[in-house]
Amino acid sequence: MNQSRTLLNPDVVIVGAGVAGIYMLHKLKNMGLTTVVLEKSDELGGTWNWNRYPGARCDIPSLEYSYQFDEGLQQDWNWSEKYSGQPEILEYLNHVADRFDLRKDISFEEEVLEAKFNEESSLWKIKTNKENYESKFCIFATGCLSVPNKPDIEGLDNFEGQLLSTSYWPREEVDLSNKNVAIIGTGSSSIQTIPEIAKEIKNLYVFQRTPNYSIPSNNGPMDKEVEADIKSRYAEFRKENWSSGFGIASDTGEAFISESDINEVNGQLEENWKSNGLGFFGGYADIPVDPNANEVAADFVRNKIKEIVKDPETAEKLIPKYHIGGKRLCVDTGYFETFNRENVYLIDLHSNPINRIGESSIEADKEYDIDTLILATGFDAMTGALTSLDIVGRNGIILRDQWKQGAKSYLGLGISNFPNLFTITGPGSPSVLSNMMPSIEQHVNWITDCIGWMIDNNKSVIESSLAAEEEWMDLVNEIAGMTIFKSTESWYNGSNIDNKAKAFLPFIGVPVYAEKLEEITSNNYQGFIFDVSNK
Ligand code: N01
Repeated sequence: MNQSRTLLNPDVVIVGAGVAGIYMLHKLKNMGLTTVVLEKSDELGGTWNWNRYPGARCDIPSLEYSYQFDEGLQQDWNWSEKYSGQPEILEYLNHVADRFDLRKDISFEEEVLEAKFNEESSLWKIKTNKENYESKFCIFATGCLSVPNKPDIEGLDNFEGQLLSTSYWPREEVDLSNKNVAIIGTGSSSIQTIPEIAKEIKNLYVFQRTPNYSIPSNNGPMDKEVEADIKSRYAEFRKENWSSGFGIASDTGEAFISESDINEVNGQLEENWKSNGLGFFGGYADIPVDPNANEVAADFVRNKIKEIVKDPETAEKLIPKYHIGGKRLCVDTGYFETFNRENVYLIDLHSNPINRIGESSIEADKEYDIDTLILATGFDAMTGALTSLDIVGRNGIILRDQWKQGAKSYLGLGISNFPNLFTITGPGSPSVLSNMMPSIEQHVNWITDCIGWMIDNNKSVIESSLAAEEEWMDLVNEIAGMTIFKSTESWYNGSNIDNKAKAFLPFIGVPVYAEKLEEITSNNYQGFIFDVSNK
C-alpha cells in the first residue's frame, strides 16, 4: 500500500521545528550527523508559529528569552521591546534558521504518525504522512504546550459562527469589529487577548472557570542603555539565569517575607508590581514555599484587583483564592482595567456553568448571542505531544500506555523502554517552570554531548533505567511537595484535562537541576544503560 513511500535513513530524526528543534539541528549538523527535522506546519517556530492571537507576547524579557549559543547572533540581533511580541520572535527564529543555513534540512508539512523502535536493528522507524524514515536516534522537540485542549461542551461542534482558538489563530487578519464575541478560559493566552480585542468589538463575554493572578508587564521600547550594558557582558548576564530558581535573572532573591518588616515587604512588592512582571516574587525566596509568605504576596495582588476593577462584584469574581504562582502567573497589559469597559462582561462558570453552545449563542445564566467564539482553554501540557501519536518502544509498549498512571522520565531527557529516544524539556525537567530558552539549550547541548560520547566510546544504544527514572520522579515530587505548586490544581499536574493521571511533572529549581545533571553526566551517565540490545 505504501509503495510510493521512500525509505530515508538519516542518523537522527528530530520532530518539531520550534526553538528546540532548530537549535538541535544546528548542533547535530555541526557534529557531521545526517539529520532531518520533521515539521507538521508549513512554517518553523513551534509555539511562536501557532499562537498568533492578538497580544501574543513573551513574558520573559527579550534579552533573556533568546539563544545564547552564538555570540555573533546575540550581539547582532536587536529586540525592539522589553518583552517581544509573537511576530518579532517568529522573525528572530526565521533569522536564526537562515543565518545557520538550517531550512534545507527541515521538511515542512510533514507530520509524524508513528515512531517505532526495532529491537533487532536498534533503529527507529518513523512513519509520516509523506515518508518512512529509519534512524538511529529520534528526538522529540515537540514542546510542552503544543496540543490544545478542546473543551467538551455540548453543541460546540454545531456552532455556526466564527470559531477561533488562541492556539491556532489564523494568519490572515481577523476582523472582529462590531462583533459579539465570547471567550472561554482566563489563562495567560486569554489574559493577553482580552485587552487587545475588547477595544474593537461590540461586546465581549468572558467565561471564567478559575480566576488568575496577573501582573502588569510594564512593557515598552527596549531601553538602549540596558541593552548596551547587557550586551557588553552577555556571558556573565546569562550565568545569572542559572542561579535563579526559575531561570530568570530578574527573579533572584534571598530575603524571606517571614523575616522582614511588612511595610518593607509591601514596598518591595509595589516595586515588583511596577517593574518585574513574571519576576513579581523577586527579592523573596519564601513565596513559593511558605504558605504564609505566599498569602502576603497573594493579598497584595488581590488588593490591586480590588483597586483597579470599579464594580466590586466583578472584582470579587476576578480574585483568585488559591496560592499565588500555584497556577502559572500571568502577565498582562491592562487586563483587569478591561473589566471597567462597558462592553465587557464576566461570567463566572462556578455559579453559572455553560449549559450548551447553540448555533449562534452560548447558554449559561442566560443565552448570549454571539458571532465569534474564542477557545482559550489551554493545552494537554507536557505530555500531549508525546501521547497523541503512537511512540512504540521495546516489546511493543506504547508510551501513552506506559504513562497511563502518570508520566515518568529520567531528567526529562530519556524514558525507560524507549532506547535512543530523547525528549527536549520533557516531564521531570524544569521546562515550564523555567525560562524555556536556556532550558532548551541546556538539553540540546546535553543530548549533543551524549551522542558524541557514545560515538567516542563505541556505544550504540542508550536507555534510562527504570530504577533511575522512578527515583528521579520521586525527587521531582518530593521537591514539589515542599512548595505551594503541588497543592494547587493546575496544568502542571494534569488537573486541567479530564481523565489525565494527576502527576506533578516539572522539576522545581533550575540550579539544583543543573547541578544534578552535571553530577550524573560526569559519573559516566549514571542511571543510563548503554548497549543493552534486549532486556
Ligand atoms: O492556557 P491555560 P493558556 N470550560 O491552561 C480554562 C504559556 N503561555 O493557553 O484554570 C471552561 O493557562 C481554564 O480554567 P481552569 C504559559 O505557560 C505563555 O492561557 O482549568 N474553561 C483556564 O482558565 C501558560 O500558562 C505566554 O479552571 C475551561 C483556561 O481555560 C500556558 O501557555 C503566553 C475549560 C486555560 O488556561 C497556557 O496558557 C501565553 C472548560 N471546559 C501562554 N477548559 C508567554 O508570554 C479549560 N478552561 C510566554
